Amino acid sequence: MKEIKILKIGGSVLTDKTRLESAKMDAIERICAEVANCRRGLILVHGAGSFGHIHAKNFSLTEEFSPEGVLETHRSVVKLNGLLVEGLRVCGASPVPIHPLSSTLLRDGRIDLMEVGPVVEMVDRGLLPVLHGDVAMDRRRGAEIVSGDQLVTHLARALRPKLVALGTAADGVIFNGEVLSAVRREDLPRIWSQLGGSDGVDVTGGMRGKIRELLDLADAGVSSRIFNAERPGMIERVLGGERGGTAVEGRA
Ligand code: IP8
Repeated sequence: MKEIKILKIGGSVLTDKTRLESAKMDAIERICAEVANCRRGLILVHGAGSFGHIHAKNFSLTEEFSPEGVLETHRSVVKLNGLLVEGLRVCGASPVPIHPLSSTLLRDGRIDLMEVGPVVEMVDRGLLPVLHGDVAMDRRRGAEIVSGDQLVTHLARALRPKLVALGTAADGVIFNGEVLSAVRREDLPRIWSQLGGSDGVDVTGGMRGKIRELLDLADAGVSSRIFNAERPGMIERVLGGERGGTAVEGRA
Protein backbone atom coordinates (compact mmCIF):
# COMPACT_ATOMS: atom_id res chain seq x y z
CA MET A 1 0.00 0.00 0.00
CA LYS A 2 1.34 3.44 -0.97
CA GLU A 3 1.65 6.27 1.54
CA ILE A 4 -1.76 7.89 1.70
CA LYS A 5 -2.98 11.41 2.36
CA ILE A 6 -6.64 12.21 2.98
CA LEU A 7 -8.02 15.62 2.06
CA LYS A 8 -11.53 16.77 2.83
CA ILE A 9 -12.97 19.92 1.31
CA GLY A 10 -15.99 21.30 3.14
CA GLY A 11 -19.28 22.02 1.43
CA SER A 12 -19.13 25.70 2.40
CA VAL A 13 -15.98 26.11 0.28
CA LEU A 14 -17.60 24.47 -2.75
CA THR A 15 -21.14 25.84 -2.54
CA ASP A 16 -23.24 28.70 -1.28
CA LYS A 17 -24.95 26.91 1.61
CA THR A 18 -27.85 29.35 1.69
CA ARG A 19 -29.02 28.66 -1.89
CA LEU A 20 -30.19 25.28 -3.13
CA GLU A 21 -27.64 23.52 -5.36
CA SER A 22 -25.54 26.60 -5.86
CA ALA A 23 -21.98 25.57 -6.77
CA LYS A 24 -19.08 28.03 -6.50
CA MET A 25 -17.59 27.10 -9.85
CA ASP A 26 -14.53 29.36 -9.54
CA ALA A 27 -13.60 27.75 -6.24
CA ILE A 28 -14.24 24.25 -7.61
CA GLU A 29 -11.99 24.89 -10.62
CA ARG A 30 -9.18 26.31 -8.47
CA ILE A 31 -9.43 23.49 -5.94
CA CYS A 32 -9.41 20.84 -8.67
CA ALA A 33 -6.24 22.38 -10.14
CA GLU A 34 -4.53 22.42 -6.73
CA VAL A 35 -5.59 18.87 -5.92
CA ALA A 36 -4.54 17.61 -9.34
CA ASN A 37 -1.03 18.92 -8.68
CA CYS A 38 -0.68 16.69 -5.61
CA ARG A 39 -2.78 13.77 -6.67
CA ARG A 40 -0.38 10.89 -5.97
CA GLY A 41 -1.50 8.83 -3.02
CA LEU A 42 -4.46 11.07 -2.31
CA ILE A 43 -8.03 10.32 -1.27
CA LEU A 44 -10.44 13.24 -1.64
CA VAL A 45 -13.64 13.55 0.38
CA HIS A 46 -16.01 16.47 -0.02
CA GLY A 47 -18.95 17.84 1.89
CA ALA A 48 -22.42 18.36 0.48
CA GLY A 49 -23.08 22.06 1.10
CA SER A 50 -26.31 23.20 -0.55
CA PHE A 51 -26.36 19.90 -2.47
CA GLY A 52 -27.66 17.49 0.14
CA HIS A 53 -28.11 19.43 3.38
CA ILE A 54 -31.17 21.31 2.16
CA HIS A 55 -32.85 18.14 0.82
CA ALA A 56 -31.96 16.23 3.99
CA LYS A 57 -33.57 18.98 6.06
CA ASN A 58 -36.65 19.34 3.85
CA PHE A 59 -37.33 15.60 4.06
CA SER A 60 -36.43 15.50 7.81
CA LEU A 61 -34.06 12.66 6.96
CA THR A 62 -32.33 12.71 10.34
CA GLU A 63 -35.72 12.21 12.05
CA GLU A 64 -37.63 9.78 9.84
CA PHE A 65 -37.11 7.40 6.97
CA SER A 66 -38.18 8.88 3.65
CA PRO A 67 -37.69 6.92 0.42
CA GLU A 68 -38.07 10.10 -1.61
CA GLY A 69 -35.69 11.91 0.73
CA VAL A 70 -33.06 9.22 0.25
CA LEU A 71 -33.27 9.52 -3.52
CA GLU A 72 -33.39 13.32 -3.73
CA THR A 73 -30.62 13.88 -1.17
CA HIS A 74 -28.35 11.34 -2.85
CA ARG A 75 -29.10 12.62 -6.34
CA SER A 76 -28.26 16.13 -5.25
CA VAL A 77 -24.87 15.39 -3.70
CA VAL A 78 -23.98 13.14 -6.64
CA LYS A 79 -24.38 16.23 -8.85
CA LEU A 80 -21.76 18.09 -6.80
CA ASN A 81 -19.52 15.02 -6.87
CA GLY A 82 -19.84 15.00 -10.66
CA LEU A 83 -18.66 18.62 -10.84
CA LEU A 84 -15.54 17.77 -8.84
CA VAL A 85 -14.82 14.57 -10.72
CA GLU A 86 -15.11 16.39 -14.03
CA GLY A 87 -13.04 19.34 -12.79
CA LEU A 88 -10.28 16.97 -11.65
CA ARG A 89 -10.36 15.07 -14.93
CA VAL A 90 -9.97 18.29 -16.90
CA CYS A 91 -6.94 19.14 -14.73
CA GLY A 92 -5.25 15.85 -15.65
CA ALA A 93 -6.02 13.76 -12.55
CA SER A 94 -7.63 10.31 -12.75
CA PRO A 95 -10.63 10.73 -10.44
CA VAL A 96 -13.14 7.99 -9.63
CA PRO A 97 -16.38 8.69 -7.78
CA ILE A 98 -17.29 6.62 -4.71
CA HIS A 99 -20.83 6.98 -3.43
CA PRO A 100 -21.29 6.00 0.22
CA LEU A 101 -24.99 5.17 -0.35
CA SER A 102 -23.83 2.16 -2.36
CA SER A 103 -20.83 1.18 -0.24
CA THR A 104 -21.52 2.05 3.40
CA LEU A 105 -23.90 0.75 6.04
CA LEU A 106 -24.64 2.71 9.21
CA ARG A 107 -25.88 1.79 12.66
CA ASP A 108 -27.47 4.67 14.57
CA GLY A 109 -25.77 7.17 12.28
CA ARG A 110 -22.28 5.70 12.65
CA ILE A 111 -20.43 3.68 10.02
CA ASP A 112 -20.89 -0.02 10.73
CA LEU A 113 -19.54 -1.34 7.46
CA MET A 114 -17.48 0.30 4.75
CA GLU A 115 -15.10 -1.63 2.54
CA VAL A 116 -11.83 0.27 2.13
CA GLY A 117 -10.17 -2.34 -0.13
CA PRO A 118 -11.34 -0.76 -3.41
CA VAL A 119 -10.12 2.67 -2.24
CA VAL A 120 -6.64 1.31 -1.49
CA GLU A 121 -6.51 -0.51 -4.81
CA MET A 122 -7.51 2.69 -6.63
CA VAL A 123 -4.81 4.73 -4.91
CA ASP A 124 -2.21 2.05 -5.63
CA ARG A 125 -3.15 2.23 -9.33
CA GLY A 126 -2.78 6.01 -9.46
CA LEU A 127 -6.49 6.79 -9.33
CA LEU A 128 -7.93 9.54 -7.16
CA PRO A 129 -10.99 8.30 -5.24
CA VAL A 130 -13.53 11.08 -4.67
CA LEU A 131 -15.99 10.35 -1.84
CA HIS A 132 -18.65 12.63 -0.43
CA GLY A 133 -20.98 13.13 2.50
CA ASP A 134 -24.15 11.24 1.61
CA VAL A 135 -27.31 9.59 2.82
CA ALA A 136 -26.72 5.92 3.60
CA MET A 137 -28.81 2.97 4.77
CA ASP A 138 -28.86 2.55 8.55
CA ARG A 139 -29.50 -0.85 10.21
CA ARG A 140 -31.67 0.75 12.88
CA ARG A 141 -33.02 3.99 11.49
CA GLY A 142 -33.64 3.12 7.84
CA ALA A 143 -31.41 5.84 6.48
CA GLU A 144 -29.16 8.49 7.99
CA ILE A 145 -26.69 11.12 6.91
CA VAL A 146 -23.03 10.18 6.86
CA SER A 147 -20.90 13.31 6.89
CA GLY A 148 -17.70 13.69 4.91
CA ASP A 149 -15.95 14.15 8.26
CA GLN A 150 -17.13 10.75 9.47
CA LEU A 151 -15.94 9.19 6.19
CA VAL A 152 -12.53 10.83 6.68
CA THR A 153 -12.15 9.49 10.20
CA HIS A 154 -13.29 5.99 9.19
CA LEU A 155 -10.80 5.89 6.32
CA ALA A 156 -8.05 7.33 8.51
CA ARG A 157 -8.57 4.73 11.26
CA ALA A 158 -8.38 1.96 8.69
CA LEU A 159 -5.54 3.29 6.53
CA ARG A 160 -3.35 5.25 9.02
CA PRO A 161 -2.53 7.96 6.45
CA LYS A 162 0.53 10.17 6.51
CA LEU A 163 -1.66 13.29 6.54
CA VAL A 164 -5.31 14.13 7.23
CA ALA A 165 -6.26 17.67 6.19
CA LEU A 166 -9.67 19.33 6.29
CA GLY A 167 -10.12 22.42 4.17
CA THR A 168 -12.86 24.73 5.45
CA ALA A 169 -14.01 28.30 4.93
CA ALA A 170 -12.26 29.37 8.17
CA ASP A 171 -8.57 29.74 9.03
CA GLY A 172 -8.86 26.95 11.59
CA VAL A 173 -10.40 26.79 15.04
CA ILE A 174 -10.92 30.36 16.20
CA PHE A 175 -10.95 31.23 19.90
CA ASN A 176 -11.18 34.83 21.16
CA GLY A 177 -10.47 36.02 17.62
CA GLU A 178 -7.23 34.02 17.29
CA VAL A 179 -6.55 30.88 15.28
CA LEU A 180 -5.52 28.13 17.69
CA SER A 181 -2.40 26.33 16.51
CA ALA A 182 -3.59 23.09 18.15
CA VAL A 183 -6.69 21.68 19.83
CA ARG A 184 -6.76 18.73 22.23
CA ARG A 185 -9.65 17.12 24.08
CA GLU A 186 -8.70 18.90 27.29
CA ASP A 187 -9.25 22.26 25.52
CA LEU A 188 -12.89 21.48 24.72
CA PRO A 189 -14.64 22.87 27.84
CA ARG A 190 -12.79 26.17 27.35
CA ILE A 191 -13.46 26.61 23.62
CA TRP A 192 -16.81 24.80 23.13
CA SER A 193 -19.10 27.84 23.36
CA GLN A 194 -17.12 29.62 20.65
CA LEU A 195 -17.11 26.73 18.17
CA GLY A 196 -19.45 27.87 15.44
CA GLY A 197 -22.24 26.10 13.63
CA SER A 198 -22.35 26.77 9.93
CA ASP A 199 -23.72 29.39 7.56
CA GLY A 200 -26.88 28.16 5.88
CA VAL A 201 -28.45 24.74 6.30
CA ASP A 202 -26.26 22.04 7.92
CA VAL A 203 -27.59 18.75 9.29
CA THR A 204 -24.22 17.40 10.45
CA GLY A 205 -23.13 19.92 13.05
CA GLY A 206 -20.69 22.45 11.54
CA MET A 207 -17.37 23.00 13.36
CA ARG A 208 -18.59 21.26 16.54
CA GLY A 209 -19.39 18.07 14.64
CA LYS A 210 -16.01 18.26 12.93
CA ILE A 211 -14.04 18.71 16.17
CA ARG A 212 -15.88 15.79 17.81
CA GLU A 213 -14.98 13.51 14.91
CA LEU A 214 -11.37 14.66 14.77
CA LEU A 215 -10.76 14.39 18.51
CA ASP A 216 -12.01 10.79 18.43
CA LEU A 217 -9.59 10.19 15.57
CA ALA A 218 -6.76 11.84 17.50
CA ASP A 219 -7.55 9.56 20.47
CA ALA A 220 -7.08 6.65 18.06
CA GLY A 221 -3.59 7.99 17.27
CA VAL A 222 -4.15 9.98 14.05
CA SER A 223 -3.71 13.77 14.18
CA SER A 224 -5.33 16.01 11.59
CA ARG A 225 -5.26 19.61 10.43
CA ILE A 226 -8.07 22.10 9.79
CA PHE A 227 -7.12 24.87 7.37
CA ASN A 228 -8.64 27.50 5.10
CA ALA A 229 -9.17 26.04 1.62
CA GLU A 230 -10.58 29.36 0.38
CA ARG A 231 -7.06 30.77 0.39
CA PRO A 232 -5.46 30.04 -2.98
CA GLY A 233 -2.41 27.80 -2.67
CA MET A 234 -3.21 26.53 0.82
CA ILE A 235 -4.27 23.06 -0.31
CA GLU A 236 -0.95 22.50 -2.05
CA ARG A 237 0.98 23.91 0.89
CA VAL A 238 -0.81 21.82 3.51
CA LEU A 239 -0.57 18.65 1.41
CA GLY A 240 3.12 19.47 1.05
CA GLY A 241 3.47 19.32 4.85
CA GLU A 242 3.23 23.01 5.81
CA ARG A 243 1.70 23.73 9.20
CA GLY A 244 -1.21 26.07 8.51
CA GLY A 245 -4.43 26.35 10.49
CA THR A 246 -5.18 24.23 13.55
CA ALA A 247 -3.83 20.78 14.34
CA VAL A 248 -6.21 18.42 16.16
CA GLU A 249 -4.06 16.28 18.40
CA GLY A 250 -4.25 13.55 21.01
CA ARG A 251 -3.96 14.30 24.71
CA ALA A 252 -0.72 16.03 25.71
O1 IP8 B 1 -21.42 18.14 4.20
C1 IP8 B 1 -23.44 15.77 4.57
O2 IP8 B 1 -22.04 15.72 4.47
P1 IP8 B 1 -21.16 16.94 5.04
C2 IP8 B 1 -24.12 14.90 3.53
O3 IP8 B 1 -19.75 16.46 4.93
C3 IP8 B 1 -25.53 15.24 3.25
O4 IP8 B 1 -21.57 17.14 6.48
C4 IP8 B 1 -26.17 14.47 2.19
C5 IP8 B 1 -26.23 16.14 3.86
